[in-house]
Amino acid sequence: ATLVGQFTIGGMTCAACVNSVEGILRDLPGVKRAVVALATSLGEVEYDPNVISKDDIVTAIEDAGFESSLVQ
Ligand code: 9UX
Repeated sequence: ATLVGQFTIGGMTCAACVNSVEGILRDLPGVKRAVVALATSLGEVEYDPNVISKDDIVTAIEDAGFESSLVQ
């Protein structure tokens, strides 16, 4: 099964930040797809909830030095 979560991502100021966050997300076990938008400070992540939780995803973003919260 897969779910799609939307996350706010704060602190991104350039396109390299976007690439960095997308790379971090895509490397997480259980993440199948990740798209991050600089203009809206939002990320959409498709993930397997049996492998990774929404909170794990928020924590991974924050560990990379950005702010994050769950949208839905
Ligand atoms: Mo751009 Mo982001 O020079 O952490 S990579 S600000």
